[in-house]
Amino acid sequence: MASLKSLKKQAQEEITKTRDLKELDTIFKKYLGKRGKITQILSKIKNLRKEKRVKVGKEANLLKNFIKQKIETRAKKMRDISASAEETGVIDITIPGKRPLFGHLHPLTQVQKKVEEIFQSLGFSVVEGPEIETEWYNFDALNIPKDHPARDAWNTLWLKDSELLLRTQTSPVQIRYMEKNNPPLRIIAPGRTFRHEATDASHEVNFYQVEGLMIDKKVSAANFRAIIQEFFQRFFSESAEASREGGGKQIKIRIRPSYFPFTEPSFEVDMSCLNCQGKGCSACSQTGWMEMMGAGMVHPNVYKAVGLNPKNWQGFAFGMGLDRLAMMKYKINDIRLFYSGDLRFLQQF
Ligand code: FA5
Repeated sequence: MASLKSLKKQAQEEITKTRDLKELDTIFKKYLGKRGKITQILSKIKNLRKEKRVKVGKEANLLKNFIKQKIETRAKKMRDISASAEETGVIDITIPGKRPLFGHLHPLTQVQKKVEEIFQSLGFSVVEGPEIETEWYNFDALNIPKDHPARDAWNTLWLKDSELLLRTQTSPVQIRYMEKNNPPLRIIAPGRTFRHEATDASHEVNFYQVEGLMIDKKVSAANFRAIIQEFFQRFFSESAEASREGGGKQIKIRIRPSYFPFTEPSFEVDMSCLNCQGKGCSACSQTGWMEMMGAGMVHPNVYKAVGLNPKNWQGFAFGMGLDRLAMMKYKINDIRLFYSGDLRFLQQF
């Protein structure tokens, strides 16, 4: 009975001194846990004589409830204090802080910024156009009339009950810009593009392009080649300085003849796949080459569509796959990873 009394005093003192719920929990375990002091006393009383057993049992149970209640009251007080701190704005500055989660730019945004930086340093301005377009800007003005078979190449997503569509390419921005600005001009137009097509390792339904347009009195395909080679060199070298000084390794590109209604002649530009070093992999459909862009010399009908005289001007245009650039830069073998929203993937950039 005496030890029960001293336990009561001891427990009471210890409870009053606790500063947080964790300390309270330790006290609870010390007295009332499986191997707690009171629990042990209660488990031993069966060995006592009957009268003593009843007496001690009663006292021990009273003490048990007493401690339980003290702990509960103390815990409630602690919770009330922290709740009122939240309300009153009084903050306990000694509580360790929560580490904030840092986000960062999506790899495609990082690539877009890098592309803009390089072209700006080559004298190009960055412009934008709408993602929802009219048939005129996406097709007709680009010399692709309604029944032209080349329209099939752009698997178009049309908006329900309207004449509008999701742009299949960034080329309409060329038209919009030339309507408002006279040559000489040098622009790039990065942005989102949409096509209703089956996805695979290098094709998405929603992807990004960077349009380029340079028009002046005398601009040739050789100028296009030089600018594009310089761009690739800078983009894939560790830093622009390294490549200017010849420090970056030579990026292999090849230009193939192609067909686009809005350019004549037209080309396609491939680069040696950096994912497999040209050996062939899933990203480049085992060819060792990745198709990076369509390009060509601006077609006379495009000048006419924006009210310019084709006899006075020369220029090139290109439309480059931004996702493909990112795939090559970071050695990513599947374009769909960019849109997966998987943090394990995104956190690597
Ligand atoms: C065009 O879209 C033309 N507008 C490019 C152009 C502009 C030609 C100016 C001449 C003058 P194309 O459909 O080939 O062309 O697409 C251009 C690039 O976009 C491709 O080389 C490829 O890198 C990328 N691309 C095309 N379709 C997809 C897709 N579904 N997913 C990811 N990238 C794609």
